[in-house]
Amino acid sequence: MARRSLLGISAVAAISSCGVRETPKPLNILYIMSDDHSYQTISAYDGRYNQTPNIDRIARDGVRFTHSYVENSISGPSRACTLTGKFSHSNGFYDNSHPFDGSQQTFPKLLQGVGYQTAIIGKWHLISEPTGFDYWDIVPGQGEYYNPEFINKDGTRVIPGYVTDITTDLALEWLDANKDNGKPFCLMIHNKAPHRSWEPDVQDLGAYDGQEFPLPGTFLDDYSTRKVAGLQRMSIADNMGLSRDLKIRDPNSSWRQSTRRDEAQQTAWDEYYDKVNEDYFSKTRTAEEEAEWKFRRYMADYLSVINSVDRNVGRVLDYLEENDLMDNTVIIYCSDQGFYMGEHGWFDKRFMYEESFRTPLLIHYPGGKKGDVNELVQNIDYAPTFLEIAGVDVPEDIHGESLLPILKGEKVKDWRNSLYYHYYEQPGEHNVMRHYGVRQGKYKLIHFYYDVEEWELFDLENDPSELDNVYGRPGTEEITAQLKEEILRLQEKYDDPIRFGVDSVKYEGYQGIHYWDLPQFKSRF
Ligand code: SGN
Ligand code: CA
Repeated sequence: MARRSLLGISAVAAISSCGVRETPKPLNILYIMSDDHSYQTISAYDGRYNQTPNIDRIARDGVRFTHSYVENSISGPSRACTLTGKFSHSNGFYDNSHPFDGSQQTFPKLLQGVGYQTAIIGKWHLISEPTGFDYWDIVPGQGEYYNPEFINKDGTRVIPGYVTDITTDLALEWLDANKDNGKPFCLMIHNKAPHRSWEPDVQDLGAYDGQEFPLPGTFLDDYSTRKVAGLQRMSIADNMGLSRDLKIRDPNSSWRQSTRRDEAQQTAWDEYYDKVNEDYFSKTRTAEEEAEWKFRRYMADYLSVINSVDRNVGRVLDYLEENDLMDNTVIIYCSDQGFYMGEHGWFDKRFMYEESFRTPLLIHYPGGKKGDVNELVQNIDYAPTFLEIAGVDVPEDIHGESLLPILKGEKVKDWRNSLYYHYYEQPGEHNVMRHYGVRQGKYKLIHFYYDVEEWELFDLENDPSELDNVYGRPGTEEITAQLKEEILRLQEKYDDPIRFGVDSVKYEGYQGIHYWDLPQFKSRF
């Protein structure tokens, strides 16, 4: 039987200005997701590096989730999870290389069924054509920062400008054209930014020049108790491309910078990066100094890209304010996973360690709770939340729980006290081994499998940076057994076939399809 839900209606919409009771219109849903946006670089979470005054407006007027997590820390799987409310083994989207089965149940389709108009603009990344959307306008694959291609039902076109501005322009244009047609809307704005290779808008070049970025305490991690962590290829020192990522004219690299910028954009770009190149080649550095130089450049570019994201979030919020939509629109800001800002010496994501497992989540629910929510929430919860907001019965096969009671400030009893995670994309870029695990109370237990057989156990209270794997140490037997039980309980609850052994998992393995293999990108590389 489906779980019944209460209609999430706007109190303001229930009574018209002349006092006549109107049929309440369901709340609109405005969902902004940025690709690879770490909570460390949102000032509502962490003010060490930058200020994001507009994203912070959502936190100020709503809820900041302090323990928000993903179920599989990588783009496509995270997006598939958001649409379905299900773990990868159920929605069939395990990694970035297989097309999403668009014939399956998704929350946008269910919203359409109760009269919502739905749209998605920006990075889609699920390979197959979007379904469940009245309007879609997406970038192919990862998309491009400058003068990007967008694809909609009418075909592909190049739109001049910077991708974050264009994504927001298209979203606001759609909203403006459709906001008064009597239907509630669900608009998903999916920013390509700040994904690698962190190309700032020309107006943001140099925005962080002169800022000192303190090295994270774990930057020089030697992975001494974590064999698998030592196998990865996402180290700033060793795997960050001088040319690809850091915009240095490296004579040893065959990598070519994007040729998409127009003359004016390229002139501004060269003016800035010529100085960066000059600085790079001005002295010989020790390996340690070189790693620090790369870290600082990485931070400067990544944060400059965020400036544009924040500015565009501001445009969306201003639009909602100016059009009296604030009181009947739920606003969500999130990312598709967390990201390493030099912790453990890394960029990228994938691991179940906190920086990539955890992810930002800010929600403004009109008239709802304000402040922090410390419950354990996960991206499987987004779909049931949106369904309950729209008054749709949440289908039984959805794995997540609706966050609506939390957003309304109601006391929630028996909320989950553990989280399950499962990552698959190996063999694959960055060499992060397949793993699943549980986070419960102050502990995290991870099992790496497939081409390794490793367990890791962390005491998050004593070792929040997860440097000391205590698995197998005397005294940990009892907690290890309890956590293994909990893993099994969650694998049963979510019906993950791996509980019957690795062979029972249908996952075919990463196909190694990079977006540069796609015909439209071939010319660039
Ligand atoms: C690209 C990046 C990787 C990144 C994946 C997945 N390489 O392949 O560094 O991990 O995307 O990212 S790049 O040289 O092409 O930038 S995801 O967010 O889309 O899952
Ligand atoms: Ca991502």
